[in-house]
Amino acid sequence: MSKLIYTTPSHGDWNKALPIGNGKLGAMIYGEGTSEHFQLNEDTVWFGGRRDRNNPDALSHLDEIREKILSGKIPEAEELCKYALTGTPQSQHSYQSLGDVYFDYCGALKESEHFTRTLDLSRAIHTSAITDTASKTTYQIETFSSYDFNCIVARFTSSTPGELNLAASLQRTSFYETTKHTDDTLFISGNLGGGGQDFCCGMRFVPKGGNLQGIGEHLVVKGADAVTVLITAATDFRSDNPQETVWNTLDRAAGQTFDLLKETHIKEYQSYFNRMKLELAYDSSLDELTTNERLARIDEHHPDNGLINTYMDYGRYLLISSSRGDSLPANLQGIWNRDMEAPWGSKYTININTEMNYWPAGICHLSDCQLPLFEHMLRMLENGKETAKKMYGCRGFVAHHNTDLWGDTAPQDIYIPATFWVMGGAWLSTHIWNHYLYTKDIDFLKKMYPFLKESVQFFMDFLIDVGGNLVTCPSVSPENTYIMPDGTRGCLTYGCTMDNEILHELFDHFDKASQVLNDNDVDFIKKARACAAKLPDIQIGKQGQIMEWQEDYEEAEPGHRHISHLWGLHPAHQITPDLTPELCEAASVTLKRRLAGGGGHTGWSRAWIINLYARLWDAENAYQNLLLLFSHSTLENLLDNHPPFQIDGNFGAVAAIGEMLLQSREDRTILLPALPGAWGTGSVKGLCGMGGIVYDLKWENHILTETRLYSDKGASVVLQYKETQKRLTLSAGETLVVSF
Ligand code: FUC
Repeated sequence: MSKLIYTTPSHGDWNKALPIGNGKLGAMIYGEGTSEHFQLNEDTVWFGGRRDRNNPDALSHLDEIREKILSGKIPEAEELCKYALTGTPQSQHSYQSLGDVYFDYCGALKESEHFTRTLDLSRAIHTSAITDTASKTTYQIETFSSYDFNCIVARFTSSTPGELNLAASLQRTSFYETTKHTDDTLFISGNLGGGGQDFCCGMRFVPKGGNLQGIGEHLVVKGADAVTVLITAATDFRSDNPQETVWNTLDRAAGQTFDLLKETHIKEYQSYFNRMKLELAYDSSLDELTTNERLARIDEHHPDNGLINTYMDYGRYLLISSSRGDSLPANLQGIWNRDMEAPWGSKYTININTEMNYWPAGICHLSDCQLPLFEHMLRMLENGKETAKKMYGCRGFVAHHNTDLWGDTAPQDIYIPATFWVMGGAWLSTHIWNHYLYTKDIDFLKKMYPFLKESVQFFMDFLIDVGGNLVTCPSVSPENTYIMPDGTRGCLTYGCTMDNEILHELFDHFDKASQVLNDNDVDFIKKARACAAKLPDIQIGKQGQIMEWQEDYEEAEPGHRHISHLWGLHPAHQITPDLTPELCEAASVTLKRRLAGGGGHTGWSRAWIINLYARLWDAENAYQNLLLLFSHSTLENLLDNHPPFQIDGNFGAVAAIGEMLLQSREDRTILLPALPGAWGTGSVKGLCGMGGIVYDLKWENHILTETRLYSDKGASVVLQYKETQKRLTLSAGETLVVSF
């Protein structure tokens, strides 16, 4: 069932409220029944403005830091990094809540019954309904966030004509200066703080019948049949005049009927949502339960594949709702953040979280939802060239482990386990070639190629020779600590395994892209190849595990949430069961050790573990960890719980469900590689693989019974199911039915 259903109000608990969004404009709908509350977000509402935070003393201390690291004086190196490499000032700014709208029925609805609230994922519409016990009048609210009209649209109706009374106010806890109204429209506006951006948020009532007035901070309508409420917002990030933009946007939407707004919205949204569908067979009597009842119930002994189908739909819904068209990319909370100072600033953390947000894009047939990320990377490019030059005296582009609205690339703060890490931009760069593999969009590759090349250029200048290998220094393995044989604890080091894995991938992608685009910069390409040839390989340590650092150190926290050294297993395909079985064995030891140490305790960490097991073709461990994600790290509204709410776990888990059914690599695509016992029968329509091939699969009693492939542009693929491989070629627009 493509719906989240509840019969109790959220009672002011954000973790029970339900999200809607059009990429830019979002709301959490509390579903309070006798009143209503929307908490609003607009993606460019951030505190402060653009800054140059590059530490001016970095370059003059770089050699000394490197010497200290290479001679094992780690505490001294870490102390010096705190002074010389930390961003000045420390910390990028926070994404903020836009504000809140509170609705009430002007005293009606004291005693009520039959309350329901539903988020229909197939139409992206939230509906709540409640009946007044005395009058038996039913009040209904239908709400959605329209992309075409950039408005949140809420339609309030009552079953008794002329009985609808509605009052609403727009509020913001800080950083706003004025509230103004006309007869039908209320505005709040001001500066978002730190001398940064101006914003405006507006709400208009379009009633059918009744009397409407603006009074103080409220819009009030009495005796209406229905009211359409329109809400929009703007900042000067996109608009020269936010107030004028808001007014014009409201005028444009108010000129349409509600039915037309709704129809346009459904059509636009479904152009994304209808591309894919997972249908695991399940016990349909469970559909009588509410979503929270199903979440509380699901475990090994109470399977509920129906909930997994819904969770998959929800993940796709969340990506479409937080990242589409000209929106910003999805941040740590997608677009849904209730705070003025959000957890980790609700920024873009690029040592896994932002990248994880986009893991489902390719496989779930939503590659275009990743375009906002690439636009943001271009926003980072000039900043990252500045950071490379000022901090490290290098050419090319670098970004550390966080970025913000303005594409900041300097180190975030003084937190040693995370901040002195030069690989954030490089990891993002690997998304470019992967997006190209899924879409075969050559214009996209041309547009992003300079980014890829600048990224490679940075490492050609930055890497240093240690024992014949080229390695990063300083660096950290996000965000872990090691113990040296003499008991010294450290984070900073050189040539962490994850860095090497990312760099192998980056140089390989660059090489392939340079060939596709016929780059005739022969000298650069030759030097890049020479550099790639000197990158260290993945090593196996004394416990039989994948080594996290160049030395086989003990880990201070064996259950650490980051499993960075398995980057080569997932997201990359450097470790695969068929081609590198020993490394797979070692990866499996690493995972066991992490889990035995309490790993997977954050939502995103658990989601990564599911992906890692899927890539090991270990179906049962992937499934068990998915169940643990539900029981330990999923809120009642099915959002991921770090804790607190962080959206990466939703996206990571949805990608993992896809990976259990289909794994696409440059050399082959593998069908049903990690199908657990509990998913014996089912089908999936519209999963995507490399080459832009779309797959429809059906299976019964664990046997693949139908395989259908479609390609828009034409493609070749080696298809593997169990031990059988088939080489196939599809011409543009062709559908092939394959049997195994
Ligand atoms: C990384 C993680 C944390 C959290 C933060 C936003 O630093 O280690 O768990 O997800 O990002």
